[in-house]
Amino acid sequence: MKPEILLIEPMMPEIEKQLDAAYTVHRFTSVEQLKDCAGRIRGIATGGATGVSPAVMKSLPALEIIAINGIGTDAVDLNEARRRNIHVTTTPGVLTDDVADMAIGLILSLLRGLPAGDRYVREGTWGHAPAPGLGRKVTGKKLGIVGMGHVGRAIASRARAFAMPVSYTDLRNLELEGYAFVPDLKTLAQNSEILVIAASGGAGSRHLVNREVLDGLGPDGFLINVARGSVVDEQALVQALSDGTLGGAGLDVFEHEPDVPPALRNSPRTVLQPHRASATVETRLAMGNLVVRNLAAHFATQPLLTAVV
Ligand code: 8YV
Repeated sequence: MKPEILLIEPMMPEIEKQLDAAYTVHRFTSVEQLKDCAGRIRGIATGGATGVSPAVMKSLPALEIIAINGIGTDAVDLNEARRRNIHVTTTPGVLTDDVADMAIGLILSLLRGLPAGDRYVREGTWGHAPAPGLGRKVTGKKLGIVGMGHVGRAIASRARAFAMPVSYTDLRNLELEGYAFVPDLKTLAQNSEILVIAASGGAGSRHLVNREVLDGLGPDGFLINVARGSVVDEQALVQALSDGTLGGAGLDVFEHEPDVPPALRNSPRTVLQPHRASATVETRLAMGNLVVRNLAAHFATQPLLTAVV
């Protein structure tokens, strides 16, 4: 008998095929749908932002493992997992480059106005109306990074190619050569022209980037977020953009995905992406394979490859 698992967020067809071969896979629609199979479900595969709701976790008494197809654990109750001896795995390492690339892409898009230029050509406006205004130079801008884990460091190393002086904040000084540690986030914002968020989501970082921090960044400053929407006070961000007290924002993540405030969608000061920083064929395959291998290891009672719990 194949073990039964619940797939909460769709994965690549190649990956789902492997899951279907090894398990009886229930594709999640609602807690009610689980009524008849809940007692048999031993594993979950889910996305980083989607996680597992408390109601689903509670409804699965035989749950042994949650394999997250991502690095964020903020949408899974890790304490509850520990209490119930449920393993939790993530996909570290394999998505670092893509997320860092997206941060650089958002910086270039935002400061150089790439979406506006694209629209101007695409819509046939060129030659009929004035071109979009001048962009801002990227090379040499002072970069601040919030959260200097793997992703933060990958962004910093790319920033070197743009001759950007890099400062960062984190829970402690990581003694990183070439990058200045600034313990206070507001001071980091004041000293930066671009502030990139690469910190984990969750209760500890909720609304870390508030009005004060945005004011520190100022009217010539730009905010980039490739981490979690919850790290930014989105209302304060909307206000700062509409007041013009913040220069602009490049956002891959939002507080209440997929709902994005109209003020952010309509602002000429934003460049937006639908939470796609790890969304490349190569990376999603690597992530999916790691999910598959973690589940396989668990059901073969082998050591897990990338467990967080
Ligand atoms: C993915 C993420 O988009 O790593 C994470 O935590 O949020 C992203 O890489 C997601 O996990 C796939 O759904």
